[in-house]
Amino acid sequence: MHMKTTSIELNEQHKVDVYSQGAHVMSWLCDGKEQLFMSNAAVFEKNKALRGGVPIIFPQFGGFGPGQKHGFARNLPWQPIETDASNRLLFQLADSEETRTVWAYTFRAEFLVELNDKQLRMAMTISNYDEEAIEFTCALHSYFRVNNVENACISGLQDCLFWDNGTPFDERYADERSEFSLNAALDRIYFDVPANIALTEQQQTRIIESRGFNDIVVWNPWREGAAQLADMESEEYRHMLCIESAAVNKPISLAPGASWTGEQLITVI
Ligand code: TA6
Repeated sequence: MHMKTTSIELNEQHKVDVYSQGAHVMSWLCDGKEQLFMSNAAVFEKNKALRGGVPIIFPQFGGFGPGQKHGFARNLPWQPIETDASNRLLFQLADSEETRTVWAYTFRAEFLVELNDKQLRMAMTISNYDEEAIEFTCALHSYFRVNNVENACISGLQDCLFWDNGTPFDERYADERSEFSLNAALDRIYFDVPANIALTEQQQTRIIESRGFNDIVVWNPWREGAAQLADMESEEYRHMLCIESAAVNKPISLAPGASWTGEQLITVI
């Protein structure tokens, strides 16, 4: 079953496409160049998140909780909401019988996508409509398109403490490198990161700014990991790098009536 795709098109060179299942940003063209990775093997089916683009992770990041891995928001249809600006799209997801069976709270999630010449802005807002406080972890799980991951350089995480997936969660190390590239699989959460980090490859730098999120996840499964994923070709690992703005270490707590917004802004320079 195919879901609806909505687009913002400033012109032929600047465009973003959003899939209504998951309010999932699928593609972003900036200066005619695709900025996001989408696997050739991505599956466009009900209840299945796409392998690429920007999955919205809510109300649980990874296995950090009793619910399904990475939560349900990326698997459900979101409702488009009218906006008064031609460069903005807005989507909404409210609790339903389906969500309440796995997460017993009344909430509303909104996702705003704003496209400017050199920038994509994505903002997720969670509002607590319940009588009880709610707590969740979440992320904007962006898959960046790169020519060759081994040449893509990340900077801005120097001295941040990190945790490597697969090790005890209280085991933390500091990264002393001012910049680094990957040459093997990495699945790592950096904590209390600066607002801006940079991804540079060849002549292009993408500034990744997080607002409201304290953590950054860096993930690439490499060839062997990708081979385990049914919806990714094993050689595609070369062309992707996930840099995710996330709230994992300190879950977000919202009193009844309260709201929280987390944003990721990507600027091409
Ligand atoms: O954000 C990194 C991560 O949590 C990895 O551990 C890896 O499993 C990835 O997300 C993708 O998860 P998915 O459920 O989409 O296969």
